[in-house]
Amino acid sequence: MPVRLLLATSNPGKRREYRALAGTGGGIEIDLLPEFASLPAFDESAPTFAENAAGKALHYSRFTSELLLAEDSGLVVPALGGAPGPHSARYGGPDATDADRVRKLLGEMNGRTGSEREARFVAVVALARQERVLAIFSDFVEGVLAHEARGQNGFGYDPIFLFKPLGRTFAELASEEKNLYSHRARAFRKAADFLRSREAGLLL
Ligand code: ITT
Repeated sequence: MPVRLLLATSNPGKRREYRALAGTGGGIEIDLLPEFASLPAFDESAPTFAENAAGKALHYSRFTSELLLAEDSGLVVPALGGAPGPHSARYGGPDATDADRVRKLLGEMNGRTGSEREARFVAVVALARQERVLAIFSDFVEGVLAHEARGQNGFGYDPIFLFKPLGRTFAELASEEKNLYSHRARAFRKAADFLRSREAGLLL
């Protein structure tokens, strides 16, 4: 029997990627948490990805008896002290678009070269049920910030995240390619391995 997960996210890019990841993983089925848009939002203002992911999962697990997955993720630029980091979604203010955030970050990177342009995407995936966090998985992928946006695929900061092994930005990758290498894919695969394991049988 496949393990069924309900996904709690407002981000359409994340939804698309989780659907595809579950489709290729085997044994995992993902649906969006019903009525997600009308549920009270979780305040993601904690300074760490882990705290936000666990808090989000705990919060939304109140609205279903099924197993729930929430994720906190973002782009970490060490030369900027880790910014935008856990505040990636709100970087540039509440009304900023993905394009505004990309522009702001490129502005901050002005004049920075070499190792100062290193960046990594981080994803922390939390599983919860009925107000209990059951497990947390995290992973990251390393890249370099491009000097200008390139590519139309993906979402968020993908157009400026240059993935060196392929010499293309994440927005220039087909979704199947991004789903091989991304922080989200790596963290989700750990969660999926756990969910298929005998160990998980004790919790689920
Ligand atoms: P939910 O909290 O509802 O899931 P969100 O977009 O607010 O949606 P986060 O708080 O985890 O999610 O913020 C993640 C932000 O980090 C996201 O909005 C993007 O700006 C950025 N980000 C994360 N993963 C990314 C990816 O794969 N590609 C590009 N940008 C990404």
